[in-house]
Amino acid sequence: MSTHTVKTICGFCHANCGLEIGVRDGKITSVKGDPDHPVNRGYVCVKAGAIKSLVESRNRLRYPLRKTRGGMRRISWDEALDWAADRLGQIRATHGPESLVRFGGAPVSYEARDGFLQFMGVYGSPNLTSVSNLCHVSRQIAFMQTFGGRPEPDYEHTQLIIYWGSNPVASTRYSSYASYDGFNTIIPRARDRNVKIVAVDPMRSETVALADLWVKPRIGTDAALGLGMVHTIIVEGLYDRPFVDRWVTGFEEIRRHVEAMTPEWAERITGVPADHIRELARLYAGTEAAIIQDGNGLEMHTNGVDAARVICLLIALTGKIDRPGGNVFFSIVPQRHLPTVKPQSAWIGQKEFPLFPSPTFPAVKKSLLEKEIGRPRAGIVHHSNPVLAQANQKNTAKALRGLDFLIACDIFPTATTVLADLVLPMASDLERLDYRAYASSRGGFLALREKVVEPVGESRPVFEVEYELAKRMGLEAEYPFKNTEEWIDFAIQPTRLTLNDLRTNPIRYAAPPVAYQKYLQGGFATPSRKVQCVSERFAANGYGALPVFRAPQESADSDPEAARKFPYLGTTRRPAEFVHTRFKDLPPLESIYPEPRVMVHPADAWSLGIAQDQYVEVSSPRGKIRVRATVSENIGPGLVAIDYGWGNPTDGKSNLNVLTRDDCWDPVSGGTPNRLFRCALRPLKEARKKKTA
Ligand SMILES: Nc1nc2c(c(=O)[nH]1)N[C@H]1C(S)=C(S)[C@@H](COP(=O)(O)OP(=O)(O)OC[C@H]3O[C@@H](n4cnc5c(=O)[nH]c(N)nc54)[C@H](O)[C@@H]3O)O[C@H]1N2
Ligand SMILES: Nc1nc2c(c(=O)[nH]1)N[C@H]1C(S)=C(S)[C@@H](COP(=O)(O)OP(=O)(O)OC[C@H]3O[C@@H](n4cnc5c(=O)[nH]c(N)nc54)[C@H](O)[C@@H]3O)O[C@H]1N2
Ligand code: SF4
Ligand SMILES: [Mo]
Repeated sequence: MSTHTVKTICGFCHANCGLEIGVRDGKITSVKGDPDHPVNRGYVCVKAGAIKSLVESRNRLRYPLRKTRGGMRRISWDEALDWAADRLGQIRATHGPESLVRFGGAPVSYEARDGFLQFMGVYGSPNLTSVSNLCHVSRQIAFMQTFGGRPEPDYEHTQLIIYWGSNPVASTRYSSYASYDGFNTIIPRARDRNVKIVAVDPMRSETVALADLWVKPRIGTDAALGLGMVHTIIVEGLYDRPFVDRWVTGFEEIRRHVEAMTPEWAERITGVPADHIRELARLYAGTEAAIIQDGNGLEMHTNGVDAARVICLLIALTGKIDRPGGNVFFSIVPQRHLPTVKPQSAWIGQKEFPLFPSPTFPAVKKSLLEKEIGRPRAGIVHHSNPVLAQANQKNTAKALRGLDFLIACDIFPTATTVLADLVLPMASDLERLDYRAYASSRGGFLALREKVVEPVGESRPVFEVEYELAKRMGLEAEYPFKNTEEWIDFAIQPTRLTLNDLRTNPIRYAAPPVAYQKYLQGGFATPSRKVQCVSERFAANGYGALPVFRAPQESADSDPEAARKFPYLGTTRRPAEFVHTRFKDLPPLESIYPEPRVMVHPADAWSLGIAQDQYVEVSSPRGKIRVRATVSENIGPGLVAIDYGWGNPTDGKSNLNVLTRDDCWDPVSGGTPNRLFRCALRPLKEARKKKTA
């Protein structure tokens, strides 16, 4: 039998590395990094080792499943689609099209991003919710408001990198793919050029371990740290005066706003010595080419949007925007957006969260839990696991149970699919086509995710499924594509490339190399054409025109009783071996990292009587979980970090989001404080001293 190699891209995480997959008799025989792919140049991470077992896992969903009194029953695709069309048709007729919600996940692939979008369009619902209240959207709102775009770090020309709440060494999230010689060599290449690396992080992360300088604020206090730096930059005259005079609105207002926010004020809040805050401000302002790479560590806090706005202030006042070696707007590969509906009516939560670009999850959840008039009645979960991903698992499950009809599309059984009326088995990344657009300083390019093997069982690609569903409901006339092939041609049409072009050459440049200071022609893409740190839009919607520090809900003085009962601050951690809630049971990864852990400082472990590797019960007012202890100085006293992502039926372990709170959130984004909650720890007797991770 002949072996052949297929070039494709990985779908485990957003890096979307190029792969070369060996195939024999329809089975994967080898997985290697593609040396020609600009993002990874042959590198692959530990997760790629699980690709074969992802396709072949016994736990995969293989057939449509329908919930019955006696449990889940296998049904045919015809029955599944007829039933779904019937139920969704009835619900639309009775409650209106807005009563359908799509629950989306992290857009690790474009199929994940776009699946069921078009269906929502023809059905007539604007209610596309997702996990974006916890992910990048808080930062995106801040950058879009301030600069009118989302800049990327210009790694190749910088002299200083500040990783702020980001841990790319483990997350591989160096930026939105702004690399052309392998993202994994960004730090080594920077070192060769004597670039200084700073990490702002309350924990000793994998990235902190490589940094020259570690700035260690108390968790959730970044806005204060940054405002203390802004104060220094203004008082010491370190800002870029010509840039500010010409391009930044409201400088005098900014100056007055931060007048009292001295480094000493910031020290009291953050615990970072005032002199260190001044030095960091001087270092950043004084380095001609310097990047701040913001990360997800700013999010899942109740002050996340304002913390990101403060970072925008730092970039703006020092003029390090769209300049070589700063935060730069790369050219973007043009794509055609799906013609979803222009909503006639407001989406859920639009009034309470007017600056959020879609229905934020807490608003959808509240609507369901409080049985609001006009609440959602039907849901389609695609490529997401909201029951594990959103705060307070018990309440999230209760909210989803409040739907009249829930469809879950996944490749494995999950804590969410078990609640569904109908489970649809999907083809996994290597069992279908997909594509991806990347940004880089050498130009934006497209890459094809070629199908490598046939879908397992009766699993199918999403675009075929949604078209079939629309057809059964008589909604197919407005569909611009019937299947994945047509979807790709439709979406990349502005590049004048086609799927066939990508098939002849799977990596195609389709946007020019970076050009700097584009604002010199026509300004920034904001209403004033200038950098808008002072925001009329925020002010008009009841938020501050300038960002402020608001203490986390969990600060001891706000609720002394809770602080006594739950004396530790809990936060969240994502092991490099996994992405979110996925694939914990795949043998190659499970053998390396078999279960979730809580990281505890040695002094706390000693006072609590917790030994290395011992099982611990962690509790919060919402519930309790069981995890194994890692005693480590990588975390400070009083704070414990619990691994996120377990809790599916296929792993049978604890979900950290049992503990997190869903009764408070960032006022702009609805981001719940999954990174900061009160908890208590108790060692469990059965101390099995098995050596694991
Ligand atoms: N406590 C805590 N909570 C968090 C986080 C945290 O760090 N800590 N992180 C937050 C962040 S940043 C994010 S982005 C979210 C992530 O939240 P989600 O995106 O909801 O989480 P995933 O685990 O990525 O869920 C993806 C689901 O898609 C399925 N899947 C995989 N491949 C395919 C496919 O090809 N087709 C289909 N249809 N399904 C597929 C997986 O089996 C899985 O069930 O979690 C958030 N929640
Ligand atoms: N292996 C793996 N890779 C992933 C993912 C995964 O689940 N696993 N998820 C993907 C997704 S969807 C995302 S959004 C990205 C995120 O990738 P990044 O943006 O790199 O964010 P994180 O990896 O969550 O790292 C956040 C860092 O912020 C720190 N932090 C926590 N709270 C605070 C705070 O209050 N202030 C500051 N300054 N720092 C704080 C944490 O200690 C941590 O080191 O990763 C992506 N890549
Ligand atoms: S999981 Fe690993 S190999 Fe796959 S895209 Fe992410 S970094 Fe690349
Ligand atoms: Mo995310």
